[in-house]
Amino acid sequence: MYQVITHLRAREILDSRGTPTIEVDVTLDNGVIGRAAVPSGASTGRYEAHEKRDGNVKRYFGKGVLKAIDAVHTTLADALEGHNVYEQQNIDTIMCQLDGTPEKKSLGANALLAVSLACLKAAATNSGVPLYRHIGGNTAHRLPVPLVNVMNGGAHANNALDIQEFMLVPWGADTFSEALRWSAECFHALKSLLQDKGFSTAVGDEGGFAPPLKDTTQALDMLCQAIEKTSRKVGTDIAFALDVAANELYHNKTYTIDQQTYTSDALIDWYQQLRKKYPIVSIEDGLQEDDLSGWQNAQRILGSHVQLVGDDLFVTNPQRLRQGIAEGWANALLVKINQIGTLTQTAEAIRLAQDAQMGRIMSHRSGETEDTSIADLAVGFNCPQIKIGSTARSERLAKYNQLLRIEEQLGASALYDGKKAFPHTTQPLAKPS
Ligand code: 2PG
Ligand code: MG
Repeated sequence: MYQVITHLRAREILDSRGTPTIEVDVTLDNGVIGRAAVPSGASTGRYEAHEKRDGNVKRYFGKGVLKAIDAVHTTLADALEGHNVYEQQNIDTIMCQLDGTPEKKSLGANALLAVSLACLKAAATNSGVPLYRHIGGNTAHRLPVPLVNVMNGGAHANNALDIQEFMLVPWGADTFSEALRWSAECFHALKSLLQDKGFSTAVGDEGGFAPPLKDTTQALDMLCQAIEKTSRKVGTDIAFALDVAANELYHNKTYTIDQQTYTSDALIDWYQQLRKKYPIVSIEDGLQEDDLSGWQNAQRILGSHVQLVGDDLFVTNPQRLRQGIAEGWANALLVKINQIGTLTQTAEAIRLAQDAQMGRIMSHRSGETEDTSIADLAVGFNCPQIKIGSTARSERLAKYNQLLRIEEQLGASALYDGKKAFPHTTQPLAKPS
């Protein structure tokens, strides 16, 4: 396949927090355009690729992206205009070489990702196929199980909850659309429960509620009640996933959760107790990104019962993931395209994880845009799970709705794996004791 890139055009747009981000249009010589926008995190990992911001406090408090835009219009445009859009790997390699740093510090991972993804989308449009098919070919037919973030704490909310994300896992559903319906019904049930108790139903960055609850147990109890209110079975139909985002809770080699201080061993034991009480099937960033012996212990003690997901730990970086696989840090990879900055490196990380029989969860960022690509990437790259926030806020719904369209397109060949999407999780208790 051959079609030439004639023009790169970048612009500054706003993300779901009203913070600037970069959008790029890649135009081909036949007029076809691919457009991509880049998300942004709040609880970022130390090893993430560099997000280039202007630092000019007179504009958007220093968060403008005009320098990244300039990099697209000069260095990247010079190198890529005239290039075949179908050579994705080559395009990404050229961009990484031009940047010349492992963290993509000179041009910015936000600039690189916008171009990388816009090229991929332009190629798909040019071929007249949906993005997921362009990536995964005719065999791409698996709809991911959504991890639906309905309650927010940590860096994503202004309440006392320390755990960043409390997610519903509708793994007992037969189809993706049923899973989404169950989740949306629970979200509404949770809203009325919170209202009954006089709590705020304002939502946090990812659309989950951020009520003034006192601790983890109270939050999980409310989720159980919400599920029961919809007549679904806690555990069997809908289980729980947590994103602890432990980087944010780690100070002086100890973790503080719910006013208690834990060593990593004690924290692992706390997770064990919590898992016995509630049907928790996945724990993301349960330990801090450099607490590698903690991760290894967790993997040894919990790894055959529960999915242990590395987000800030792996930062979608193939090199870090290779080390993690060799040293047994975790059993699942969270995939965030802007943590690494190119589609080629993202694909490599997913492939490594798949070869190592690890779970793979495609993920949004807390700062998102209306770009729906990650829905297609999850299906195209065969990620059995996806996390895209709650069933509120249009920047999240845009991705869920895209998955509904993909499910419709796939028709009878659409596969929703449910519990099989969690090979590292043993069946949890049906009901909390
Ligand atoms: C996370 C993400 C997305 P952020 O920690 O997993 O939910 O948050 O984008 O703020 O890093
Ligand atoms: Mg995370």
